Amino acid sequence: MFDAFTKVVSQADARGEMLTSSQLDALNSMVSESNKRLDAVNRITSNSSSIVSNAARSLFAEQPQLIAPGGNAYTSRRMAACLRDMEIILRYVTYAAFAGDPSVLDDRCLNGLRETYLALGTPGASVAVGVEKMKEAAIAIANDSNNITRGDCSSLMSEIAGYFDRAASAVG
Ligand code: PEB
Repeated sequence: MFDAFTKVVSQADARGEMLTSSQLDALNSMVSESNKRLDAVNRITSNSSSIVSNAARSLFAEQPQLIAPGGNAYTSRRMAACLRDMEIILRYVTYAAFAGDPSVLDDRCLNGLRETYLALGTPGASVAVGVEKMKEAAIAIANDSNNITRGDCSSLMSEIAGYFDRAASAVG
């Protein structure tokens, strides 16, 4: 599991090279912009249950076969498993956003998930739709300029959106 710093160190060490000035500049700007990152992670984290439940509600409205008898989220046991899966994925996305690196998401959540869903008969494409819905809600909450110091968060938002896309394409 890497963060943005240990990733750079590990890559430099693999080549036996000193850190480059452009790497130092990039990490320096990450530090100087770090309040944006912590605010975004904090906002997503503290709204995680509504992000999950609204995304699930919207997924089931679009794909009602999932909750109809015989569907993949039919019975409270499967519904609970589904909500839990979405929460797990959102949790790892927030870790990646905090670390500034997707390896924790890849290694601890996405690795083998497609195969798990195939084995379970859970439709990965539907999970991917749910993840994209969480992305829209999370970005709207993190990028809301009300009640916060205003600044340009566009690159941070596209980085975070990329973690959701990574999760969606790992299962979809
Ligand atoms: C992944 N999900 C399920 C299982 C596992 C995961 C390992 C099987 C064991 C269990 O039921 O608990 N676990 C989960 C995960 C990690 C992990 C992400 C990462 C670290 O350890 N059903 C739907 C929707 C979708 C869904 C499309 C969006 O109709 C999910 C939610 N996952 C779902 C369902 C099950 C499941 C299990 C319904 C239960 C499947 C079943 O038993 O039939």
